[in-house]
Amino acid sequence: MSERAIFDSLKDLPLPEVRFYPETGSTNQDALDWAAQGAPDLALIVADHQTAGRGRLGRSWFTPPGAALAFSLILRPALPQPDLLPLYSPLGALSVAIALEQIYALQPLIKWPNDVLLNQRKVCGVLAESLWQGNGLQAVVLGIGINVAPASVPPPDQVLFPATCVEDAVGTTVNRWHLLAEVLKTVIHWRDLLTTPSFLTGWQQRLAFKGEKVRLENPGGETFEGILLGINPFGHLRLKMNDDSEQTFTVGDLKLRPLS
Ligand code: BT5
Repeated sequence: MSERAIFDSLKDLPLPEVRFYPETGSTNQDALDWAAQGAPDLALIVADHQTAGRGRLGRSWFTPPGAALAFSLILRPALPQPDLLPLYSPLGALSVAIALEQIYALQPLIKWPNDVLLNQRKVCGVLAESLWQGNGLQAVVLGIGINVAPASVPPPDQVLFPATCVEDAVGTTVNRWHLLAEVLKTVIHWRDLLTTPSFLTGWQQRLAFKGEKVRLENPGGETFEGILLGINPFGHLRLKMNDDSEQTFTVGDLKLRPLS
């Protein structure tokens, strides 16, 4: 792997600073630390290997060397609006889905709120974390992990949901840095459109399990079952419950599973 290849593939993007680490704990942690030290908007950290990659709720994210994309982009919203925070992981998921469509003509779906699926298996996870100073939102760190080569796919007994990689779907080797550049280009395009109908439409069109029966589980173990109807203008998930009523669920720590 050549570091030069990464910088070459990113040269046409408006990124003020890029840091590449052959190995690190978590690019999200690195980016939060860097943001606290004043990193500019669109500063980027990319790692080849993460030894403490993290997911939501203290879960871990597997990133072995040479096989995956793991990166964190620092965003400093011009008008920091805390109520938009729940839309940042969907921004990451939508951008990855669009990039996979554009480059490889794949048909990814978004498992609400933050996973990208290929052939019903998880290929990408997104973790957005924020940096605060008092009540002021300083930065959002958008962390994205994509399984590219088969070695990046964790063993089945280590995942909560079946996993896959981009190369298995494409059927040939994939240039990680080309994919990275396309995802970043797409994030940069959509980041200012979070409140527009086209963002919600783009997300909704790619929503996995639409019309299917699903189960949502919160961290306390409480479950809700219903038919997945879609998302509302706030990005909340809409379910039709057994008694035909409609309930909405906010983007949070819910686990979503298909029941079929
Ligand atoms: C996520 O959490 O899916 C968010 C993952 C974000 C990872 C990126 S990599 C760059 C940046 N730096 C970080 O430290 N993190 C971000 P969650 O929805 O909680 O899913 C975590 C669960 O996914 C784990 O408990 C496993 O079951 C499963 N998992 C772990 N590694 C995986 C992988 N490589 N592929 C598919 N599933 C995986």
